[in-house]
Amino acid sequence: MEWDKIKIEDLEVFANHGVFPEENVLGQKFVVSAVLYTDTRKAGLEDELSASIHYGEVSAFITEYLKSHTFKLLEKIAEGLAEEMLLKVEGLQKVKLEIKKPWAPVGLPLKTVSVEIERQWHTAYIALGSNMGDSQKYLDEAVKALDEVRNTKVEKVSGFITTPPYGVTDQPDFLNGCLRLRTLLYPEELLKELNRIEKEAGRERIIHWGPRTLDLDIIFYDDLVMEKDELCIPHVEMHKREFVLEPLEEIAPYKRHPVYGKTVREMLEDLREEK
Ligand code: PH2
Ligand code: MG
Ligand code: MG
Repeated sequence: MEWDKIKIEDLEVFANHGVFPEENVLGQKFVVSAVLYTDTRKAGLEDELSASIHYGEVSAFITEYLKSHTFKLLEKIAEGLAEEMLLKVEGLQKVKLEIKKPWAPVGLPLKTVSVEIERQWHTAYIALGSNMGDSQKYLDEAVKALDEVRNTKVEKVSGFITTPPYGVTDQPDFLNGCLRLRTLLYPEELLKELNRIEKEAGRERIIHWGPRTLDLDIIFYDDLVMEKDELCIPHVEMHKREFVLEPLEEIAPYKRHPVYGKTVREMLEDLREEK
């Protein structure tokens, strides 16, 4: 679905951002435009403000944000404001922000300078695994730790199942599960958090594919396809792994693989037929 838009154009705020100390002391005019991506259908049918986003309140929020901080860069104002808006404004899925600085002390006759960014909520699916120590406890604590990650909320968790080791088979059975989360983090930032949580669970990377206290893998991130050395999304082996597909099917049977075009349920059925 394409989101509806609520737009705020050229809101003027006198504030103190800038690289030069004079700018922080004297202040100057900033001009903010925002596009709020949301679903206005209910408000449109019911004529009820509480079903939508109040652009007056958002304008006041923007004004207060710019006035109560002092940053060097327009980039930092935009980034910080977008994050705060996505966290605080209910129903806001995505925001486009433009911050203009018409009086920027450049010493040349320009009309304005500006930074424009788009930020949004993302949905990611994470596979969890453990086959060392108290696996149930490691997975439970990983769910909790993920929910506590900055700007991240765990929305749905599958049951955990015991699975025979895949790949390197002379190791204990695994406990596996999957979860869905909502996050403002970029994929690389999310990966960093997963690695931190693995490490805090005592994960040591000694044998590739060897026994581990905790393994957290990004399976999907929206419909993103990325192939970098450090990170591939979707997870390259997910369609071959029953221990991923079975718990994933429980929480997202109709989620479609962005490259293979098959749903999780179809991939699981295919895999079971092959065997
Ligand atoms: N993880 C692996 C290799 N093999 N087998 C099972 N059953 N469960 C896992 O989580 C698992 C595996 C590498 O990440
Ligand atoms: Mg893994
Ligand atoms: Mg891993």
